[in-house]
Amino acid sequence: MGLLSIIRKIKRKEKEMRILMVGLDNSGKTTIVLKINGEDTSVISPTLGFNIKTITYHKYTLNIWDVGGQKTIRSYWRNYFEQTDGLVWVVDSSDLRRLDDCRSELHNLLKEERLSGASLLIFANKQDIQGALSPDEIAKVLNLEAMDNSRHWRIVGCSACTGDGLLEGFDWLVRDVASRIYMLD
Ligand code: G3D
Repeated sequence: MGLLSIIRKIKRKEKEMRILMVGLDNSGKTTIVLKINGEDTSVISPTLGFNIKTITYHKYTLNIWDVGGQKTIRSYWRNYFEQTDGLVWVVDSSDLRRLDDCRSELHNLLKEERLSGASLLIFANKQDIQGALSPDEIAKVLNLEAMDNSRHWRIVGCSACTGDGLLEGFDWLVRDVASRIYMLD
């Protein structure tokens, strides 16, 4: 048995999932991870490299990789792709000026072979800000319908500040990953 198969077997046994959080800088990735983990979100500094958080969610252990989104470090995202089960793409729905950039970065990411099997959750974040686009509007701007038919994806509106929508999004993601890799809920 190869090393990869052994790691996969251990992973299955421990019901672990590897979740990669990506998106442009300032979209709210770190705030989402802190909020879902019940931590203080009042003081947040930009993610310059990456943070890993291990969270127990229902009966699963989520290893969440929160990778910095600044333009200069986006080329390093590919170092984190291996064995990703779930991908969370976070959008600042109030930052209308950067939505074109957001769309092209997302579509570039989805071309990546190593992410082809990963379930994709898109968080249309910052819904609490007046003037933010709705999840439907974000889906149109990001051209999500153009995605490969085989991709499992969903867009959910949320606010990392109030917590609205976060559980709905993670519930879908965890269920979807579980139904693929553990063949149960
Ligand atoms: P990043 O990890 O994607 O770079 P951060 O983004 O989590 O660091 O968040 C960037 C800024 O957006 C932070 O504000 C944070 O408080 C704010 N933010 C994140 N999510 C939301 C949200 O849902 N609603 C609102 N209103 N603000 C949000 P600062 O002021 O610290 O830069």
